[in-house]
Amino acid sequence: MDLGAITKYSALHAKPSGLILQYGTAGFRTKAEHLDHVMFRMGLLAVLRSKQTKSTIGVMVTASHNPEEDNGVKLVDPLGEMLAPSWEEHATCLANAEEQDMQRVLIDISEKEAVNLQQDAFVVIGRDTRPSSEKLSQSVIDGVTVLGGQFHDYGLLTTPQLHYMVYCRNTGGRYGKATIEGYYQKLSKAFVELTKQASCGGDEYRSLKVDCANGIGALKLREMEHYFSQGLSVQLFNDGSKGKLNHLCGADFVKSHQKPPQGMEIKSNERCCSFDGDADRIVYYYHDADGHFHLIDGDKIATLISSFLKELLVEIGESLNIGVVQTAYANGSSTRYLEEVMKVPVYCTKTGVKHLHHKAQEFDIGVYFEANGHGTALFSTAVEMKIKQSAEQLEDKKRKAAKMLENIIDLFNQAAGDAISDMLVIEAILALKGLTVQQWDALYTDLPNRQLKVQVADRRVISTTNAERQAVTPPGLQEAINDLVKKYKLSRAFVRPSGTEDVVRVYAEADSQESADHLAHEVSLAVF
Ligand code: NG1
Ligand code: ZN
Repeated sequence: MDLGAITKYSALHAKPSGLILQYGTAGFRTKAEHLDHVMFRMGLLAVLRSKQTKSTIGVMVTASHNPEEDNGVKLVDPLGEMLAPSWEEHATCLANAEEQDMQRVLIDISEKEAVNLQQDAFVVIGRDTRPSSEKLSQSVIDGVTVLGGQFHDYGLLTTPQLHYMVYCRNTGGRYGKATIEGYYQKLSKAFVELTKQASCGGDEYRSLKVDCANGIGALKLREMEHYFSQGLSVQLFNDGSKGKLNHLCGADFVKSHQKPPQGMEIKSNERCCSFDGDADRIVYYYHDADGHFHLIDGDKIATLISSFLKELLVEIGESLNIGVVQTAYANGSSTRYLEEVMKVPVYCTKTGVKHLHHKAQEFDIGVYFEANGHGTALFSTAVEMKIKQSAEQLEDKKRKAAKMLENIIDLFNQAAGDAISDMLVIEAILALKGLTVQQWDALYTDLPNRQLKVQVADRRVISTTNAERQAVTPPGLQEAINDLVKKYKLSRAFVRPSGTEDVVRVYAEADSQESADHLAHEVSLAVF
């Protein structure tokens, strides 16, 4: 380590003294003007992680669905996964070290993790469209270069595209080519193959309205659309030409307000979807003939996908184990439908995709989605090989199903939840099954639910267990929630401290919207 150079460059990215930030569920997130030193230091940390794992590490500059003035950064581990927990702690220590202590912390981390400093390092960087992102990603690069790391700056990318690049680079090109062109070609080829197999290719399957949250999704979908236009025509809204990022639009807005985004005209029964600001989440929706808005969230996406995969396996004659992974926010109706009607085992993990992702890896086929629309499906290597063989060896119908599954596997981004990839998967399934958006929606009826945010002095006084469904502290809180829940029918409620905002989140569901609203309100009062 050239300590002199580190000191010199660090001073150019000086930490505001006293500022404390936490590497949360999605990395660091706060107002963009507080992040310069964090970016520089994450560049340093990415080099250490790369040396330790002898792999390419990713750094993504984005604050996803948060306001345009915010920004954030997260590191991507070798298989496209979120950073390992012990390194999240290192990230927090490094980001919070005062200027004079920074070098010591850096050395401590490399000693604790037995990093061979002679090892080469390679870091890939991506950023979203926020005005602050370009400069901040330059600070990441400063950190990488001062520690002697090599890098490739992909510039503007969706978050899942960066995960894809990292995964491709560390798997010797087996997964795909680590270029934007490689990503477009891999997904489009699989999608076009699939839609060719769809017998009912009427006009209603050919067009889709997409709200891009005024973010990176618009740019990337525009670049990509001609690759798959044979199978689908997309009409983009909130493409960044006028509106502000995530403002009154995007997947988070639509899901949390349960209403359509601004800037999109919706005719009855038209299929629409929204991405979030970095295009790793997607939700669908439509207006029925009476003008009522219907949201199709991550739970219903997981249901569509897992039932389709199960049907294909039956057709092929393979008995592989499929599991669906959800969080406590999954609508109770979705869990019941999956378990009781579809007979698919459902597991619940803590909030945050890394928890879902790890659980999903335990199955031959693991489908995971957060209710907010962040998710994907994972296929074990053994399954991929088996299906490839079946697609070559089996006859007729079985062969056709195996071929379909082979393409579906290629269409998923197995490194991370990906709005573009999920959109194409959903569109392919709807076309192949001949399902309209209303028929998809009718699989089950969501229980009315309400989410609230509560500001408290210190959200860490609340701790939880049982995949965040029960409060352990403060004493008496869970008992109070239990008593409130008993007052309503088909009810459930829980509280947890957010991992990305300084709030406590309250969730409630019940047999009517009024009951869900009341229950959420009463639980939020119990939190104080
Ligand atoms: P927190 O703030 O911990 O609830 C939110 C989302 C997560 C996940 C992360 C990262 C909800 C209730 N929570 O986490 O699902 O997406 O942000 O973006 O939607
Ligand atoms: Zn996002």
